[in-house]
Amino acid sequence: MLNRRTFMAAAAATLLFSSVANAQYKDEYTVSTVLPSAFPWGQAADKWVELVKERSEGRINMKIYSNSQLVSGDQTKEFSAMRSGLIDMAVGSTINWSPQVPELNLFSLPFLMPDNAAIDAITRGEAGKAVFAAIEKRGVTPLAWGENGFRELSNSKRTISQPSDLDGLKIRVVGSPLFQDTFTALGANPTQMSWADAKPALTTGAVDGQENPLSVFDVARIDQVGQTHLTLWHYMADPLVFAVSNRVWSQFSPEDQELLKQAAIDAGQWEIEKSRAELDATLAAIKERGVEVTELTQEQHDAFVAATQSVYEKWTPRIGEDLVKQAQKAVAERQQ
Ligand code: X2X
Repeated sequence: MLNRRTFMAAAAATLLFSSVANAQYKDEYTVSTVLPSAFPWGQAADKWVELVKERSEGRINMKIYSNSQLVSGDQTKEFSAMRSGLIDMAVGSTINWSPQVPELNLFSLPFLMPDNAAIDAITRGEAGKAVFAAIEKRGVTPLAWGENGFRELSNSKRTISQPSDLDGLKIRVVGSPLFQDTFTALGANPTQMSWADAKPALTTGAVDGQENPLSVFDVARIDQVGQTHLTLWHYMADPLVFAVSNRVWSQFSPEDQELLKQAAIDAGQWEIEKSRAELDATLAAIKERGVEVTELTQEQHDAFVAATQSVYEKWTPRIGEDLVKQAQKAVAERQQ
């Protein structure tokens, strides 16, 4: 009897083991991005795919679907699609996932992060860990950080150097309602719209302005659709997150999980350094094309900070008091 029971247990274990060991990997894994290879964002995804292919000697193949095509252009649905297994993997922006993961609104708090060191202090510290835990809790495994960059403000109408200059301007925003609150607090008229719809809306003048990193402004040639005024206000930056749907993640062996993660970390680090290094040349190219670039004095900057304080009052409870405090502390104590 004992023998028989032992035998049965051993047989069950073998079956279990072999089904895990032989778990069929997909021929190809889908990787969603908003921006394609011409942008640092797309290059981050390219690098990840390339490193995984190389390090797995072709066993793990990933295919990038850019322009949010797996969610018909609606980037704010990317996270839900990953959670439900419609998308296997993504390199996504904290802005686009914030409707499903409220903690990600942390990065969208206006003027929380003054510089690159502040971004790094958050993502590499305890706050970053807490944000990753929040993503994981909602069905997606985050592996590494990348960067879209500090988002600057452009418009077709006038120079913006103080909050009152935004009065009545129609500004395209995306992501969570936090952006509605920020731009409403500044006296503007914000409109939520996907990236796919943004350029046509700028072209027709349906909106007067938009906010995006310099690399996006440059590569998408936003100046060609009449966006001739650009204010460098660095009001927020959206990190990118390399991630895998939990459903898919659990099918990889521990070794391959480690491989995917390390490749994402390396690709992210590479992309963050590259995009930061390119920033000066990008700005020079934008100026050369005749865009009027405005930098804020300390006093002007402070006026924008003061005008957007209500966003903190409303959103800190939604993001989590502790997380916001943790992030503010990391920024205050950052190494320059
Ligand atoms: O839609 C945007 O503004 C973009 C491309 O920057 C994001 O996906 C957040």
